[in-house]
Parts: sequence; structure tokens; C-alpha cells
Amino acid sequence: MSFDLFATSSDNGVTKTQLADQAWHLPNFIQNRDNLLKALLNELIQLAPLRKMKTPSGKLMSVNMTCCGDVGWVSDALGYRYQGTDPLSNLSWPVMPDLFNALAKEAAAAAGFENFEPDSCLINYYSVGARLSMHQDKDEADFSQPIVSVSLGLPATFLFAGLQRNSAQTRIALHHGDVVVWGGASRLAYHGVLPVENGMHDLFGSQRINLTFRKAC
Ligand code: MD6
Ligand code: FE
Repeated sequence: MSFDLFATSSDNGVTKTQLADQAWHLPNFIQNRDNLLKALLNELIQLAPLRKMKTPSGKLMSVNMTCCGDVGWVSDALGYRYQGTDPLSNLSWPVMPDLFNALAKEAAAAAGFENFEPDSCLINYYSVGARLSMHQDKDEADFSQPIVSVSLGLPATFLFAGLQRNSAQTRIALHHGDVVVWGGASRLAYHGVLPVENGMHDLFGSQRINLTFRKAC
């Protein structure tokens, strides 16, 4: 399939830049919904507190995580998986707020994925220096559904590669309000986040927050 890599187009008022086949960067897609998102996040992290998870090999991840939705992503000595309860409390994860669901569906549709029905949102808080090494999102049952990733707060450099860990990498500067959507031919693309650099954001302080929406089950 051919496409204009990095070509930027606009339709229905949505600007988007193509990163790869079926992978798109939607700058400032969330527009003025940031204050609402912040209020919802503050409620969610009271119900299911942020925590650092351990990789199956026992390393503490640098990102603080929690989840909402029908299932949440969990990592521990047993491996990576989705489960319906928060291991800290054994309670169900908080319900996904309607605004989260609506934004994820809108962004997916803008990137060509109609009928996205996320059942899980992974909420990641990056302090300065936190990073995410190159990985595939492959713990979901259905790879026909895309991944939708919303960035808030401090900027970060997102690395987007192909289907092999050592594929050529594209570097994308992600700013507050940006969304990245990848699916289809790019669904299993390797990606990661370079260490977040020091800074101060008006609304979120010295943190980067990332929401990743998936259809996990
Ligand atoms: C990002 N996040 O923070 C991209 N993947 O921009 C991810 O790729 C990601 O935050 C799996 C689990 C959590 C994540
Ligand atoms: Fe990921």
C-alpha cells in the first residue's frame, strides 16, 4: 500500500499527519477538553491509585500507572495481562468516563477506524525522566481494533518503528492534547517514549500523562 509519509491533511477540521500505513498523529485533537479530562483523572486516581508495576523479570517500571474500563492492564511476576479488578484493592476498575470513550472513538474514526469500542484505558503518569522502552501492544485479544493514545502535560518524544524491534524509527514530538492512533497494518508496530525532559505545564505541572485506549477483550 502506498501513502505519503508525513503528509499532513485536514478534513472536517481535523489535522492529521501520517506516520506509517494506518498510523496517524492528530495534533491537538482534544482541543479545549483538557480541563474536563484533568477533573476526571483526579477522580479516577482517587478510586484506583497510581502505582509502579513490576515487569515479569522483576524490574520496577518508571511510569506510574492505573486503569479504568471493564478491564485494566496489569504487569507482575506472572506476566502481562488484562484483568477486571485492581490488584491493589481487588475492586473493579473505575468505569471509563463518557468523555474518555467519546474522545477515543472520535480520534479512531478520524484516523479511519470506525466503530472503535474501547473497553480499557491505561492511564500513565510520567515524571521527569520516566520513559517507556520499545515494545508492542500485544496483550489484547483483537488486533483488528486500533490503539488510541492521548498525550497531556509535558511534551515527549515518541518513537514509532515498524513490526520489528530493530525497524527504522520515526521520532514524533508529542505535545499536550495530541493523539496518536495506530492499527491495521501498523497495529503491532514497536513504539516507545524517550525520557521526559524537565519542564512545567500550566495545567499538569511537571508531568506527562498518557491515556491509551484499547479493545482488550
Ligand atoms: C505513550 N504509551 O506514553 C505511549 N503502551 O505515549 C504506550 O505505548 C503504552 O503507555 C503500553 C502500555 C502503556 C503505555
Ligand atoms: Fe504501548
